[in-house]
Amino acid sequence: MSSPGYPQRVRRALITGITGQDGQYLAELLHEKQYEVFGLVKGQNNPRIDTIRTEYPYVEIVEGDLQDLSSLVGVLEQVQPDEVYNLGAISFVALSFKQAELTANVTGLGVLRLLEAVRMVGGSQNNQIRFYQASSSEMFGKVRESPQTEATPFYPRSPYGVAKVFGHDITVNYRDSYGLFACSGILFNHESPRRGMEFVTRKVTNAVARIKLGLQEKLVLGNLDPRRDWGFAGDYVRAMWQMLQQDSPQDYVVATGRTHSVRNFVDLAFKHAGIDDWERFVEQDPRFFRPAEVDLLVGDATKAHTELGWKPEVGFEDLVAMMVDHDLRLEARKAGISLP
Ligand code: NDP
Ligand code: GDR
Repeated sequence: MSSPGYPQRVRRALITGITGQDGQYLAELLHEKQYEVFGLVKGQNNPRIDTIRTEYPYVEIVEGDLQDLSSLVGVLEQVQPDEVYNLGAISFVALSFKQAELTANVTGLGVLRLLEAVRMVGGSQNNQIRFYQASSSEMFGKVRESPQTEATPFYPRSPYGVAKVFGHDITVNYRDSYGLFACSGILFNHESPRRGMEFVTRKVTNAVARIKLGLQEKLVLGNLDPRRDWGFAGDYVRAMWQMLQQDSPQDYVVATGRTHSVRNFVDLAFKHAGIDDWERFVEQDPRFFRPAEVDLLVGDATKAHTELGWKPEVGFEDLVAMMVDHDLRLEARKAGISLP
């Protein structure tokens, strides 16, 4: 559903973070909806840019960096987008403890720079760029109420979470101060076969596949107790687009409402591959524990259900199966093994 006065002609979207998991799913969705899709990339020697060029040939690559305001202004002047999706970030929580300043700069201040560029180039009432900010359940951190809603107070537990709170708050502030059409989606964990290998779900499904195929002996993890509300990335990018089609800009929690521990995920992934006695393959190492942990996340997406009509289509068990099956095929192909 489009809001009144919003152009019906071919629209242009700019996605930062195009080389990441969500950037790819969102590019696909917007292409299906006949958008002209532009993807912001930083640097040159990044194999993920080649993946975008070959697998998403309809994406027009533009160069810029969330650390460089002048590059963002230049890109917006060149692209003249109707919608900007800010998915670019240092997004790995564990890394944010080691590179806290970089994380603050990209994940936090990067949002301010992009908002400022939007305001300078096209945030006026007549030529209003619609802006999406990738906020995160990590902002809730040490929660005192469950499930978490749009009204739950933030208590971030990592430099990443702190930077996301800044990004969230500055998005609200630019909406209030300058009338920008700016929305934040507070998205809970979402996963897929395109998830980076550093995140726990993909690390697990890839290791399960390799152990099943005899290519790896052990899976070394950190804390198995934290609980997360895990959904499918393909479902979550739909919510991002839906937020920008509303009459007025607002913030929404996007979640499944179900929570599982890391241990549950590991158990299901091994069992899906036909390995029931998985404990003998799994070790724990303090290296993968975090200085401060987020113990329990579960979201209440009632507002997104009622106002956007958004619902997740892929459940937890199907998500785990999808990722394990994908990694079995991937690793078998790489090793030249034919699967039954
Ligand atoms: P990824 O880590 O897969 O992708 C992050 C993207 O940010 C990459 O394309 C990366 O590009 C880009 N990037 C990093 N630094 C810069 C920079 N200085 N300038 C421009 N781009 C940069 O993340 P996801 O796709 O999983 O997530 C997308 C967004 O949603 C992120 O902001 C994340 O924090 C947020 N989020 C994600 C959730 C999830 O569960 N996936 C949940 C809630 C929020 P490069 O290839 O060059 O490194
Ligand atoms: P998270 O995702 O921190 O929730 O952030 P991640 O998959 O990294 O961790 C989830 C939980 O698993 C525990 N864990 C391990 N994590 C990793 N990566 N590797 C391990 O070996 C391991 N062992 C146990 C972690 O301690 C944690 O509790 C993701 C990112 O996509 C963020 O960008 C996003 O904002 C949030 O989800 C919502």
